Amino acid sequence: MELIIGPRLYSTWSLRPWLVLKRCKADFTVREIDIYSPAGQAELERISPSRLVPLLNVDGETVWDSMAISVWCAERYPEAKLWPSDAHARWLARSAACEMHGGFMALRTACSMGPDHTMVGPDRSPPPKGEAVDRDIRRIVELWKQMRGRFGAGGPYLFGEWSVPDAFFTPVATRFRHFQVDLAAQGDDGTAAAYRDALLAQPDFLEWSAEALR
Ligand SMILES: N[C@@H](CCC(=O)N[C@@H](CS)C(=O)NCC(=O)O)C(=O)O
Repeated sequence: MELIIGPRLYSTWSLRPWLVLKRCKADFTVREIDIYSPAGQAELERISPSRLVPLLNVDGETVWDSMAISVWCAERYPEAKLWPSDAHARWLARSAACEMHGGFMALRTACSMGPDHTMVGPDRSPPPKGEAVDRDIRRIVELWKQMRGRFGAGGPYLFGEWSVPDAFFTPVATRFRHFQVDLAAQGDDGTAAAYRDALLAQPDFLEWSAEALR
């Protein structure tokens, strides 16, 4: 099984299924494509149905899109408990992960990762400005507080134990760190900051970070 990803320093969509596969203790290899180079673009054109990464090559098929790969993993590795076992928590965990997968465009645009903005590097950039991006941050803070408050008793992650939404929000945590986002200014009482820090300290993410900086 092979996961094809973009550059580890910047490719937020690639990080998500990598974290999920690690959680599953899956046996997989990684191929990193430099999507910013002409050769990488040509390779994308050749191998990716969507011309995007991540891709998972498995059982003679290519599964594309971070969410589709995560759903595939949940089917293939039920023992990894990638979604919460409580039904109510599970419904909302899927809503939260899908809201991230399809939304927060203002935040993603204002805090886009790329050569000057890495998920892991020590450099920091000034906070983003604007009503739309503030609205996105407020919504994320509200969502994180609600889910942590209702379902977070069993651990430091959004639904207590680590689950798919945590994979989807880890790159958001890296953006909050890199762009020095003041969560308290958007309604945080410390809950969202603590969750951000838990994601940034998660062992698999630290492994990804070390590999990215190598
Ligand atoms: N909805 C897709 C988004 C994937 C995506 O946007 N990937 C970016 C890299 S992070 C990409 O492949 N970009 C190719 C390009 O810019 O040419 C997913 O969830 O996998």
